[in-house]
Amino acid sequence: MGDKVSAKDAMIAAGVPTVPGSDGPLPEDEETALRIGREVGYPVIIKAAGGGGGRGMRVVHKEEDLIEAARQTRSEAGAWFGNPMVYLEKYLTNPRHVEVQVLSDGQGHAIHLGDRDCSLQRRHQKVLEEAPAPGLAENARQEVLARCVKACIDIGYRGAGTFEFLYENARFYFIEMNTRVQVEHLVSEMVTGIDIVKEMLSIAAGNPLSFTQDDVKMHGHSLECRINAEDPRTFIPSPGLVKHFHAPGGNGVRVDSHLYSGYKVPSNYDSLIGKLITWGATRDEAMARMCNALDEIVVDGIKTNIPLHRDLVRDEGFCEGGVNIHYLEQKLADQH
Ligand code: MV4
Repeated sequence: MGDKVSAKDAMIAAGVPTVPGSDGPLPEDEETALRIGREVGYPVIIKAAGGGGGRGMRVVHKEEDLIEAARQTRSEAGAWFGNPMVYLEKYLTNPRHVEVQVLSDGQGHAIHLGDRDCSLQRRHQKVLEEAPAPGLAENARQEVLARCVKACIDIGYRGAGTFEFLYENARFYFIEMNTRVQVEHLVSEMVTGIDIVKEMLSIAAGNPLSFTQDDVKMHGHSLECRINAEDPRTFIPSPGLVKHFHAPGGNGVRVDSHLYSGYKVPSNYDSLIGKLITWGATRDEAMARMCNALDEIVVDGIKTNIPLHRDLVRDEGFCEGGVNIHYLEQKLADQH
């Protein structure tokens, strides 16, 4: 079975809410596929079971287009991922991207480290993340966190992991699981005080989790700006010599970066050159600290997306909290 189809299957079995859909591979039989599409209701999205990075997906708005879209997505999936299996889901038009961080030792103990909002993205690359996700329905939030922990136990998960959800109209819909530490794990570290990488290594060494859910106390709010070596308007990579680097500091400011004055950003790698993280007792305080830190940081000699971040932390919609996955791309389109 395809990776994502079997993951979703396991989540349904564990009681984690998922997006309504084919619940398994979309059958090749046209009559059956059309019936599933009709039951789910349009718009639907067809996804490659082995896909990733936003590739191998197709939104279908009307029944007439379903069969051809399924055929095309199958063909791409076979060529790109070596697996032609596709599945179908209801297409959510304006969701947020909310994820849940977990630690599970594979010895019957699992905990969550709360949620993160990663909705600010461009072309499936996250730009700015925060923890906790602002303005979630508290009962739905508590319910989904508990379901994720239960799922870790049910599947015998071992390590650090992330459950990815779409969140729309106060409901969570599981889409994928990331079985690794992610770039944005720092915001969860900042609000829990737990070193996720240390715990992951401890679990990998065969140790049981050394603390329980009750030991995890959520405190305050954290933001992360991903600093990329790229043009802030065209997003074209900008490798080269960093003539001068100055890292901001102070209370509640963390910089994770390998940069130094005289460092040469190579052209062969990802453009991520640093993470600027702030913590505050409230979201407003974390935002104010991020504004100051972004005004203070200096990366001279190459282009970076720091100007974009300076704009974002002053953006009315973002400051309000709870923007959806299309917000940044719409904002950027409006500026042209
Ligand atoms: C969706 C969706 C709407 N409805 N699934 C994009 C990447 C892949 N990981 C899942 N993705 C989506 N799946 C349903 N049923 C919208 C997206 C999506 C998206 C999701 C998370 C973050 C950014 C996104 C940008 C465009 C589309």
